[in-house]
Amino acid sequence: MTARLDVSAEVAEALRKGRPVVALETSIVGQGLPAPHNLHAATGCEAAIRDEGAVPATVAVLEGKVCVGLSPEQLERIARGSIKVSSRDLGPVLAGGRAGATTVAATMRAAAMAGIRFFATGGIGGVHRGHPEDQSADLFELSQTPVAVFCAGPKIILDLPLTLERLESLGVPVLGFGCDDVPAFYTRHSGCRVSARVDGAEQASRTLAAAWDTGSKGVVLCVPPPHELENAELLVEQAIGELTNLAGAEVTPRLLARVAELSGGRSFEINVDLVVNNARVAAQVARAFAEIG
Ligand code: PSU
Ligand code: MN
Repeated sequence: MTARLDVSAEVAEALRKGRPVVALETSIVGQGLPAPHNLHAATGCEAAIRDEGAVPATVAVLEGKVCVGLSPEQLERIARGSIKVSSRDLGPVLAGGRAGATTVAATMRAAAMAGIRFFATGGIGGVHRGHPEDQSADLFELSQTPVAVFCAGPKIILDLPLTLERLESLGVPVLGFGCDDVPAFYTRHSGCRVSARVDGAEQASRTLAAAWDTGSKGVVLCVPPPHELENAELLVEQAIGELTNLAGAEVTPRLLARVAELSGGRSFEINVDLVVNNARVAAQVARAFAEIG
């Protein structure tokens, strides 16, 4: 294990014993959700994973280390103020000793470094609407790193058909957990089809094992969100229409924040619910996977 990696004692022991472990990202804590939703989401995910008999491994960059498994104090440090760390930012933020909140891409890297195969988040990044040149590093990381990402689909602010085309080109399976339609974060239906459907944790775990045995890397596990945001598409179109001069890493957090304002805060509640639900399903599948050995 590299000196850059700091795996908590609890996570290290679980990995040694072959117990199920589920990684969690912190960009949702540092940038995606405001207080108090951010810590509610993080602690809610950890509790849901423990409820299912698995061990949570929340990821962040702190004091020059990629930390896998955070103490409550470390989590609060990220919530108080941290910069968004995608895969390309890992080196500079580690070397600079800054506090970093990891995106899906950077969290997948960390999970793979630690030997973790399961990871839950809210929604993955993808290709932005009207800006096909703006593609999240999440997509590239999925093509490279053998981790299953449990999410409520790509974030609704994105161009879903283009994001799914990209995932197809990159050879990334997009599995529907009990659904045929790709969910779009705040809604259960996007009108786009998953590449294959799986029903239940056992079938999901067998499908993942078969995909990894034959060289697949990242896999997207789409879990329909427990609640839907009313008029989600209209609110997203309004937010995108208003925020036309955004660029780079701030696009995703700023659009999500504007949708939250437009929905009177409802989208934040839905976001917390869905990420906790994804964590629970990820833990169930991780457990089934550990049982098939
Ligand atoms: N899911 C949420 N809120 C978020 C994100 C996901 O509910 O803020 C973050 C994830 O960490 C994802 C990132 O990887 O947004 C994508 O950002 P970008 O498009 O800049 O790669
Ligand atoms: Mn981008």
